[in-house]
Amino acid sequence: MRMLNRRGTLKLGAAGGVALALPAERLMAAVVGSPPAAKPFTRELPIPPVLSPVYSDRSTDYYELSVKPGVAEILPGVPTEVITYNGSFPGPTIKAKRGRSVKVAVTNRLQTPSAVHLHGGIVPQDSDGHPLDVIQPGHSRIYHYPNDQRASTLWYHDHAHHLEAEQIYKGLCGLYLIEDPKAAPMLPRGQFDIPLMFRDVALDDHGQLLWAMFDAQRRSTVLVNGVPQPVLRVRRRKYRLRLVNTSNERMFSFRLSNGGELVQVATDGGLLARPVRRTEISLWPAERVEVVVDFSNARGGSAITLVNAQGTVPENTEIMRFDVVDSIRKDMPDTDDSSVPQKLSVLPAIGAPVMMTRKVVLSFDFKNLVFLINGKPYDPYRTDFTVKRGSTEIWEVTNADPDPIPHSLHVHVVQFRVLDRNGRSVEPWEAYPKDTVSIASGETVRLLIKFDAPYTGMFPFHCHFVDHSSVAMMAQMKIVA
Ligand SMILES: [Cu+2]
Repeated sequence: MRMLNRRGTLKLGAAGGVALALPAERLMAAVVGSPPAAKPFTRELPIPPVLSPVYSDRSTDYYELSVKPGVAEILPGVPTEVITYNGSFPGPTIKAKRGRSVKVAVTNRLQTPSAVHLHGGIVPQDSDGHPLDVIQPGHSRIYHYPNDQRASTLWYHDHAHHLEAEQIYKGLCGLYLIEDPKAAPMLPRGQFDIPLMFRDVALDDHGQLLWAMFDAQRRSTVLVNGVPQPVLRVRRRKYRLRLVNTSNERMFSFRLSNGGELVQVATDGGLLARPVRRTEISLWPAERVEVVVDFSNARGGSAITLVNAQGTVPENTEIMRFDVVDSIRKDMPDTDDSSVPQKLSVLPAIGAPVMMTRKVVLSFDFKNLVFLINGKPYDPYRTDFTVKRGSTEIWEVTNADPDPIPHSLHVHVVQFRVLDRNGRSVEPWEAYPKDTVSIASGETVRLLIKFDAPYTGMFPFHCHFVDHSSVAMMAQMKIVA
């Protein structure tokens, strides 16, 4: 049972007690807010700007990002203080091409350290954004992303030690799309390929962000690409929607209000082998799912709401609306040369013999109010696992906490296969290729991981409920040659 019930909500209060361990100032800020009401479905869905390279040569596109304070218009006419990449909330989208490298010069104009992690990226250790490998205030560094991996919907976000939960919450995330003209080119493209970044916020009565750790209950307003309950005007044809959950802790179960199909074509690491027809899609923090939705049978002038079945109030239940625009000929759908092929891609095999099976246990220490992996809080100087580059391993990952404390596991620099959950094989749509897996209370999932990246060095793995990872639910592996 993934949804919170009344009993579960009460139990969660125990984990909420962690806030007691935090500085008093943070709790002072946690005044219950009643933000100015925004009328639902009146604002057009914003699309994050696509960043242009400052320079390109034969092999590489060069970009610049500035990490700095900014102002977002989350509620209409209300300036909200946030932190941003290049002043954009969420950050600008980087469109990379498979096989062509990207270098990003990042300047930190905050008063705090920042590290940039490309989530799902297969990148060298010195570009992975290790929690201690930060950019100090006033300094710059260059991250190198080879893009020698499948086309996929990745995202970049802050990863500074102990700070990532707060800094991601306040705005430090953006999309990073690896594109490949050979990857199912018949899927809807261009203006019919829409990114949807979902996250929740708590706003005070001046429309400012309220920040406190473990404050999931009060983060009751869901934003899509930075605004609550937007509208996307759609034509009567197929759309590709890239669903990305950048929330600190919120889990979604998406449905269409007309019961329509969400045809899943991709997961974290890119295209599935075959499309999967679904009517409800759960998406935990950091997971990505790409779907094709066909509006050709909808009536012009009709409206279809994207609903979160786990919502509690309209602001986190009626997430956004698709307003169907009339075709030029009312009796005919728009012309649409896109299609969803029955064979989307050939998935790379993980065929090597398994060299090692490891256990990863996720738990909360109720006495010391800290999250643990294998009984230990994160120590960025400790090597938890030593992994041979090129080897294949099975990781058995258990959420040892009582219901309803959810966890997940994100492993840097790999795309893995989820073999089974509590001994039962998972559905193809969540099997492979994945970089983040959901693990509800009491569950054990087994991951088949091939460490086939050409890089060595220290890479983290952690829960991607970032309020947990910021309070020590992180560990690290040293990949050796
Ligand atoms: Cu967790």
